[in-house]
Amino acid sequence: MKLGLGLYRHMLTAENYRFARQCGCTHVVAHLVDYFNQGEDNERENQPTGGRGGWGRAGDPSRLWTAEELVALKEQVKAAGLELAAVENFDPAHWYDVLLDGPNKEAHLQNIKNMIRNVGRAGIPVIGYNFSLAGVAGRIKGPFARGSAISVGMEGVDETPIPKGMVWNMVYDQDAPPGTVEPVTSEALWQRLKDFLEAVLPVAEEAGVTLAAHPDDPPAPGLRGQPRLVYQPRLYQKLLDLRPSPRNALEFCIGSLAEMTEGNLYEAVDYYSRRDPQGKIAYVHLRNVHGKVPHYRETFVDDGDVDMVRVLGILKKNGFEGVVIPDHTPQMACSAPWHAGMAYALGYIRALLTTA
Ligand SMILES: [Mn+2]
Repeated sequence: MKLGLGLYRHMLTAENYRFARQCGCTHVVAHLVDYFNQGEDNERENQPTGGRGGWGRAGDPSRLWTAEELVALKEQVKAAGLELAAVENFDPAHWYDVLLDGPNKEAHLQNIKNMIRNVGRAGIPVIGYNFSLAGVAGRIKGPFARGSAISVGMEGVDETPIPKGMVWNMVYDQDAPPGTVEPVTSEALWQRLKDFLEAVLPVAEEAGVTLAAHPDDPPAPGLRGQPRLVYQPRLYQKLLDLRPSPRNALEFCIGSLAEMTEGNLYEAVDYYSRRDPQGKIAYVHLRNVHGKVPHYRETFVDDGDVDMVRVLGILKKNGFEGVVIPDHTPQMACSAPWHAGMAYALGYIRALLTTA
């Protein structure tokens, strides 16, 4: 297994690459979406929460990721002695009508295809994505973790409808008319995911890029009046079965899986990481948590319900050789709350990787 660090867009700097190396990382996962862009409730505190107005504004709909900028990013990471393992998440500005089944769906599928080709040209092997209407929303923030460290959690399901012009917890159209996004059925949302996979997987196969699906975070059956897709471990299999392909794989989020109300986390880790017939994990998000949906708190990696020694032991037994990155961590009480939290998590994970 390889150790990596996920960096938000504004953190893709030489200094943070050195930080990753200093923590023992060999890989980086880069976020190209700026979740914090003009968000009212998000002062680049390195863990977007936002209120019902979402994280921030989506990017420029006409500015797709170019092969040149992706190559430049890969080269910067390489120059720092690291490998770029994946790009994580599409910008809602580029594919909102794929999620919403709106009038620009064909053009937005073309956007995704073009960016997959560009990622492939740059030699980046994986794109992580999350097919969700509400996105990572409905969470609360507070001094929930050990030593009153600021963390996030869930206290009941937020069913406030999503305003028009917003999807995936970001605003893509500030001038949208008043009103809310019409509720859809679970079947209709699964069909949208199927349409997406059928359209883009052939391109991913040709480009040599694996599409890695993050489960719903938080994994509630519904949120903000809309259904969610992967909110139990078994629903990952449903996603894989929609269109089987070596390029249809998982961004395997241990924290989100631990928050799910059905199944057994360790059995899920074993099932999806088994080489034959699965081997479906593109990379792993490692995070710990107390509780389950709809009442849970994110914790330090060594302090929740999940036995991390056991999780990493199963991955090792099954020959998983991909990248493991810490997911979110609680903010530590110092002048660099995010970095201290990550350094703590990385040191802990690195010790387990060398011994588990
Ligand atoms: Mn995650």
